[in-house]
Amino acid sequence: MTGSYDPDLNLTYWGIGNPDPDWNPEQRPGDNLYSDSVVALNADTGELEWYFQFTPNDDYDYDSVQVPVLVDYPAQDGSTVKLMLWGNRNGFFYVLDRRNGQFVSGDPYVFVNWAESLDDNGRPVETPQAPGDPTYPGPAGGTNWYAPSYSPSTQLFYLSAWEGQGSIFEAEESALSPLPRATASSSSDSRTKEGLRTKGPRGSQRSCLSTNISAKAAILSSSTQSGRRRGVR
Ligand SMILES: [Ca+2]
Ligand SMILES: [Ca+2]
Repeated sequence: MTGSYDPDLNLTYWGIGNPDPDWNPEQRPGDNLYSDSVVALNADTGELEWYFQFTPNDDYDYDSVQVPVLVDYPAQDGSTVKLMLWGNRNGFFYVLDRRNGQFVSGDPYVFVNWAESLDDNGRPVETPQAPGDPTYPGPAGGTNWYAPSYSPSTQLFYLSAWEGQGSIFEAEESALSPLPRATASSSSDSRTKEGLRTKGPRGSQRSCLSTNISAKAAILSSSTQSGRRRGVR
């Protein structure tokens, strides 16, 4: 996906995709940096200047491959604030300080129940749904790679968005029975003469299924409140 560039800060900004395997987070403990993050790289050296992770240890395939929107926002004291606006696939709309990656604000722009809120550092307070119950947004997310935009004249942020759900399932532990041995007369390939023994998957596996997606357009705005910014109105 296209990144963004601030020539004054000499930083390039890039969104990063999901960790793998997508829906088996037990196989990859920890935050899985820098998946589902935005990274700021020095434009001359490529060195990492800062990062902000939207979805640590992502359970839901919430790639962060949206285009970073850079806004020089007029503050009430007449100065200009260097912001980054981000409608994330995980359903939250973020405002970051693009000089250092500091979290400014974040609010849902579609119905969300995988997390109840974001804490003071922008980390999600997760509320995992029971197996089989609907999780919002589903694996398609609240948006994806479709180009967002910002108008300085309206101070509105524009993005393609939709509401949908998915469900997590816990697979039961199981093992497949070995296949019957192949006979020499049934195959000329010596590699198959000993037959094929297969052990099935063991342990917990999870998968996600999406249903009931309806498209809608979402228009969000940012406004200043006492020097802090609210991303959604
Ligand atoms: Ca997780
Ligand atoms: Ca993905």
